[in-house]
Amino acid sequence: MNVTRNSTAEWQRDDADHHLHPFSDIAQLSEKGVRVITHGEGVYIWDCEGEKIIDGMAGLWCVSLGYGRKELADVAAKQMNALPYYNTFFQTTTMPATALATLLAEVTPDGFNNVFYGSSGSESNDTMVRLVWRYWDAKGQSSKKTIIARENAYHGSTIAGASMGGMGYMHEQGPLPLPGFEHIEQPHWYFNGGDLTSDEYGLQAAGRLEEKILELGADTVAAFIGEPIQGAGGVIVPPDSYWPEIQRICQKYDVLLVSDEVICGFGRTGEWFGCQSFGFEPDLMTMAKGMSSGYLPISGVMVHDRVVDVLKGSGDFNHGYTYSGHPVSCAVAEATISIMRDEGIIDRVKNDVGPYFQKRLQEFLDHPLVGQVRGRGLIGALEMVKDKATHQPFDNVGDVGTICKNHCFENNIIMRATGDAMLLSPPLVITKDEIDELMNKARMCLDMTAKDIGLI
Ligand code: PXG
Repeated sequence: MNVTRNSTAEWQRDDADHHLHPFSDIAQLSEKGVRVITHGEGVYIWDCEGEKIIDGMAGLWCVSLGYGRKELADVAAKQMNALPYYNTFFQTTTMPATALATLLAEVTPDGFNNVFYGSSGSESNDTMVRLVWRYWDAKGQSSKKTIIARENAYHGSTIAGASMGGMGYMHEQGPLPLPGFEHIEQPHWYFNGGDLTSDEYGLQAAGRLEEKILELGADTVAAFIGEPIQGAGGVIVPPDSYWPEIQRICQKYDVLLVSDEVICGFGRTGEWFGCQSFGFEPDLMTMAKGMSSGYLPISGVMVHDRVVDVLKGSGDFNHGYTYSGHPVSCAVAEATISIMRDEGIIDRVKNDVGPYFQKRLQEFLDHPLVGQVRGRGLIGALEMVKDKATHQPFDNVGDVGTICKNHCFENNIIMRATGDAMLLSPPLVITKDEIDELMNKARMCLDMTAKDIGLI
């Protein structure tokens, strides 16, 4: 088949005819027509009409080093020529798989010295569940199988990922969650905190975990999983009191603590990992996205020594993927992480561009639509509400977010809407001038939204 396409319309026609997109309404998307992205440089992408778009979302929270890093393409090409594929089963490895594992041990917190590879965040979370089950079996505590997560969490789209996730709209489309996956309240102070201070509310929200463990029986609970900051759920930054209290409860009831670092990992919050920003020490960390700056699919579960030591005595772990430790992905991830370390990217997020980004975000509090500004490092959210004094949301949550997202689309800025929160998570290499451009465009789109709903 040799199809030539002479116009955007022809690309859109073929896409509508043959391509089913994630999280999309098939009929509606065919009617609207997709935007076709052709190339990128730094924090910008271009579509096939030649429009230059500022990417406030780093792709899908992943292109940390920005587009067009030629070194990464060169590393991939070199590895493809040397060895495009070999597996890591059957007493075998490849040099990139081992080299990356060693580097990961270096950049992750103390006690994390082993990784299990996959190709996506969802796979890493599935792997984590199987590791956790295996751990308790090996300890002779096989009744500990239940995983507790939070409402409105996102942990992926596989059956286990969607079960752990707390997205009602995903659960509705299955018989989901699977048995053995339970959910507690998310630590969303702005909407749930009432008259409590942030820290008081953080303790209360963490207390939901203790209540759930007692309800289920500690002898049935295997692990608790959470994103340090919930990303897709709306960049929900928990109170400072929340994570240390979660850690205390997990230790008290002998429940493993898992940090889903798929978005927060690799510098997004200004530390290498989100758990370091929030002061807790998980037993396992799942990670993907920024691990290779999105240049190739790769994910991993980092397993703490205290878990590995138990697994070591338990025989075969009957789990793995064809692409576990894919050599080209590993080579690109190794190069990505080396660049982050050698160019001081994470320090820059912590001490330079991150604080500037947060300061500029805070300025939105004067906007008639914005009730709360949340964020840390280079991740942030503008929560749009009907009544700023009472925190009352709009009547049909999501409508105003959609209006704003559409203005963003038309005005060549990428922001993501969750409900009525507008989210930003730009490449970590963004400059202050580019942050200014992002904020100016975002304000323009919020102004247009406010006009549309008769607010200004
Ligand atoms: N954990 C977290 C915290 C995530 O954000 C996954 C796991 C799953 O990763 P994979 O690679 O399987 O997609 C994610 C993914 C959005 C959006 O619209 C967010 C994600 C994926 C797709 C869309 O914000 N996060």
